[in-house]
Amino acid sequence: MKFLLNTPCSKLVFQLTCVVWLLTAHSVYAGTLSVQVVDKTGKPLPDAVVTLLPFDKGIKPTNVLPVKAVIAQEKMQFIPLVSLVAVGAKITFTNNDPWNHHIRGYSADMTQVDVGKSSGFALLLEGKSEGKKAISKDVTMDKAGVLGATLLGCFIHGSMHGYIFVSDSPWASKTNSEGWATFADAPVGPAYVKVWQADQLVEPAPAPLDISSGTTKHVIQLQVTARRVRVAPATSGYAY
Ligand SMILES: [Cu+2]
Repeated sequence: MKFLLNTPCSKLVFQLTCVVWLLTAHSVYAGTLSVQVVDKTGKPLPDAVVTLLPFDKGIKPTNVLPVKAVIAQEKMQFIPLVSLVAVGAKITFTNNDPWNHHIRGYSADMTQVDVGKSSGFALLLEGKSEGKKAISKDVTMDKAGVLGATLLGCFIHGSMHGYIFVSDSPWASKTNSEGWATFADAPVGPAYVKVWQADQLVEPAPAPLDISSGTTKHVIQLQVTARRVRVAPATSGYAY
């Protein structure tokens, strides 16, 4: 064997084999991973962010995270409730309500907004006048959250809450209405997954799993209770 590998011809064949393996590894050694996040009673949790920690860190997913997102203020709510974006993403806040919103954003490790710091921001958005275009302002999320998401609120309306999850890993996916987060081309083999969810006080330790070349399904149960979907009550901009 040693003799064979030492011949120029066999070396070339070996090198070519390696190149072919590297070129095909992504498709051959990738599977679909679906992770469902449920609450303590087993109900699906939408708007959780699942991050995959693959053993092979060299493989990147074909789907990239958004570098632009729009968060609307509508009927006293942030829509969507949770935005998952890449580091450096531009977020456009658009106020569709006829009253003002004074939006604040700060990372979970900050106790209050300090606009002088890059991790916090405040934006005053005037209400939409009838027949006119809604007012929009942009913020660039230039770094990943230390403790998960950037929290959104409003100085005027204490009931408003939203979240921006800035992920420094491309392997992040938000759960849908049934609680599922899917990774279409996850590298086969051992991996860990971790979950961020807004109501969770402490992030649980990453869970180990084994990704197969077909479809791998995994359920993660959190010790939180799924919230009922809030029905937008607002017909006025008075604080409550
Ligand atoms: Cu507001």
